[in-house]
Amino acid sequence: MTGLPSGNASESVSYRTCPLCEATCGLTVTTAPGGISVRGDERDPFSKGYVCPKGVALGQLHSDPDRLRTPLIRRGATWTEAGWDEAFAEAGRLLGPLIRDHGRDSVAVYLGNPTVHNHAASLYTRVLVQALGTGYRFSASTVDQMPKQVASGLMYGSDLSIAIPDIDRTGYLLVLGANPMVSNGSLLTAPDLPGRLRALRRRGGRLVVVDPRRTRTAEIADEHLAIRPGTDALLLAGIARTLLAEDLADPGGAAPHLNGLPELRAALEPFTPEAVAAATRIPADTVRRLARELAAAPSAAVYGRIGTTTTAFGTAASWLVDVVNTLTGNLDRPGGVLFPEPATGLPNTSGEPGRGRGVRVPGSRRTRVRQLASVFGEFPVGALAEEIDTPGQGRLRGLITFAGNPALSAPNSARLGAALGSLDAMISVDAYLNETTRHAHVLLPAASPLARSHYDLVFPGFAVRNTAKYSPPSLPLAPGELDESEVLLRLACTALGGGLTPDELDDLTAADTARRLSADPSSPAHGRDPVELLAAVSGRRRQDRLLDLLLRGGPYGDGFGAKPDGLTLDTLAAAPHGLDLGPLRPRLPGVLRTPSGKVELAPPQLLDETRRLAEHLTAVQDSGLLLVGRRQLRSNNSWLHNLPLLAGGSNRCTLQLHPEDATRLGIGPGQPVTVRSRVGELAATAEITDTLSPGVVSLPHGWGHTDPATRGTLAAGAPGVNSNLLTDELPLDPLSGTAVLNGIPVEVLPAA
Ligand SMILES: Nc1nc2c(c(=O)[nH]1)N[C@H]1C(S)=C(S)[C@@H](COP(=O)(O)OP(=O)(O)OC[C@H]3O[C@@H](n4cnc5c(=O)[nH]c(N)nc54)[C@H](O)[C@@H]3O)O[C@H]1N2
Ligand SMILES: Nc1nc2c(c(=O)[nH]1)N[C@H]1C(S)=C(S)[C@@H](COP(=O)(O)OP(=O)(O)OC[C@H]3O[C@@H](n4cnc5c(=O)[nH]c(N)nc54)[C@H](O)[C@@H]3O)O[C@H]1N2
Ligand code: SF4
Ligand SMILES: [Mo]
Repeated sequence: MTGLPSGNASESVSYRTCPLCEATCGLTVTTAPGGISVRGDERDPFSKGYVCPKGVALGQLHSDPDRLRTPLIRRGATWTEAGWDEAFAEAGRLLGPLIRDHGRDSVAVYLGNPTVHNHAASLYTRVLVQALGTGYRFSASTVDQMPKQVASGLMYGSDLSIAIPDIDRTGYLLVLGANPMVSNGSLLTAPDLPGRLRALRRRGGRLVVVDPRRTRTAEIADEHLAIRPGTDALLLAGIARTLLAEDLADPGGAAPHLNGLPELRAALEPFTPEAVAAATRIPADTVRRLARELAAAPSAAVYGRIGTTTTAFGTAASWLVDVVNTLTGNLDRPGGVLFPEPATGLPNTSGEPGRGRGVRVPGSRRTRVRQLASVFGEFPVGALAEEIDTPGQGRLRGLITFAGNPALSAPNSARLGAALGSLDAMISVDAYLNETTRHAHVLLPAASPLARSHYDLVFPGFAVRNTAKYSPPSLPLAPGELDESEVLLRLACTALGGGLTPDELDDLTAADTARRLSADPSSPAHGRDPVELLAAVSGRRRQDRLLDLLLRGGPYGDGFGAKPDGLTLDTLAAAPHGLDLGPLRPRLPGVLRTPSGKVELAPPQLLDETRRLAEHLTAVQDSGLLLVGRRQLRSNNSWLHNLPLLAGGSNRCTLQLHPEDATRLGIGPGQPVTVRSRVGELAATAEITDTLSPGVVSLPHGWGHTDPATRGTLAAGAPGVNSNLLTDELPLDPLSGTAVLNGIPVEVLPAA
């Protein structure tokens, strides 16, 4: 069984990984004359049959008539279908003069969320970005997890060394600003999080949720604490300080590997439980009790997500999550938080174990307009609009977007949408003609996710077990469709301005990968002739050739014959449901890549943040309403809204507010309201619910499909409103450049 479609003549069955969210569920795809059906794969060792409504809807995504099938070229308001050659020629015609006359930095690139959900996209967007040679790189990371990367980079020496809650073994889980019952987890890859959370409680573990909303996760928890938006860093500082003040801190096995404990203790001094109580609305006794419970639990894990990262203190909060995990002895221990070891490796599985160059924060480059620092090679997406619409030398004139919809997902998206409309050249690769890609001059279609091979290069690095799974395409490409590896290579060749064919560029990429493995002392391919490594994978093409190199030279790899029992792509292809590589194991100190070879508990950049945080203690005031987001089970950021299986139901794009606020403002249920912020206003429908704390209102993001220039029939029928018309592009978490998307000051009025 190779995982290739099988079955009788009229029906074929194949197995693959869902590419939609971070849970990486195994799917069984059945293709029959009547259509495609998708269900959970009971034999997937990681997901064991679990699937959510979005995964089931993949068949409808495949056959959605509004999904793009052909390259499109826009002149004015008119789109014309084009052949691929013509489309790439047009892209070259538009980009060439910009690069020639204004330099490579005049063309930016934006990579959206699905980029990290497939190996072709992850591998070849890197090739494109390099070929483009621009310093203006943007991605969804700066409206998402970048603070966790910065904090982890400073503490452990690599931004992808994320300590993951060992959810299946922990005795106590403290969740801040995440709703895994709905989101299915993030920086916490674990299919069936609802089941795993229930199992935690069944085995006597305790679940505590900190969230200004009583979410579905809060509803199944032992305790829900309604925090004031934007103050998690203060709460965590209060917990950490209590651990130190009450002599409860005991880092356990991590103790010999820590640097900076005295500096940490001094920096946390201002954050007494009493001091943080006023700002967070979490009583001082509760802060103390949380610290004591975490310290006393047989094992415990603190976990923070979107509600902690997309705030003004995102990096500080992300750091303090790991500080508390460390002080309670839970860093790098089973049941606490652990570092995954994925089959294709991470920066913390290569090089010299236990020591490295660390990370550079802030980065070395600055944006033109606001002089914002780069972070791990990219710029804050909150700065994208101003880099386009601010006149002057060095202005952005061109943009390539890949799998992103910043016109809905980035802060102050009205400004960004207008800026996109003013570009001289915009090239997009996407599945839909949406709020962003409508501004493209050349729009290149992404093939159906069922028609490509799949391997998750990214999420096993954040997973609660080490697993590996490869799936070949379930279906052939439709006539006229191109695999994204080809699309990206051809775009890269276009950006290079000629001279290389896609095959040649791909060969260079593979040779570079082979050279890196050969030079890596941690790789089982260390010291081998790169030519020999390439010869060993010569039977494969494109992303699968690169993948085979990474697997064979990775931590479980066969070392190209050196370890005959090791992993190869052949081994994975012969296990279509995936392979379980075992539970996470402690990895200190080998996982570290800091110059000191220690966990840096008190990096200077974060000590500076504690000073800013201390000022915030008294700056927080009860004034007005604060807007927070919410994710919905049947939605995925700004897309999947065009699929019948997902439309309607729980996707209600309403402005939720507490009954007390509704009464005070004279707003009744279902009434139209106006919501206003510094940057914009929108009209919404009120939903009055005591799941919100007083003073907090909530809108989901990713909606607002009202633009007649887009193509999504069903989505346009239930458009909702775009919450990012209200979020502000100016306030950013300083160390990570991440936008503040939660805790936005707003005014809500009954609509006139
Ligand atoms: N207010 C607010 N804003 C937020 C958030 C929030 O919580 N609140 N969350 C933020 C977060 S966490 C994220 S990740 C971002 C997401 O922001 P983005 O990544 O900018 O947007 P998505 O909505 O994920 O859009 C994904 C796009 O990829 C396209 N697509 C899907 N599959 C493929 C494919 O295989 N290939 C290609 N080429 N295209 C494909 C879809 O059609 C869609 O246009 O939004 C952020 N914005
Ligand atoms: N169904 C579905 N699943 C998804 C997605 C989706 O759009 N739909 N998107 C995917 C993506 S890209 C991501 S990044 C993940 C995100 O995964 P999660 O982070 O789990 O998802 P959210 O629902 O955004 O949860 C954020 C929570 O933070 C709360 N919050 C807001 N402000 C604060 C605050 O200041 N402090 C605290 N403590 N809480 C606060 C919100 O009320 C909300 O409940 O989900 C992924 N999964
Ligand atoms: S939980 Fe995520 S990975 Fe699993 S089926 Fe749903 S969308 Fe796909
Ligand atoms: Mo995200």
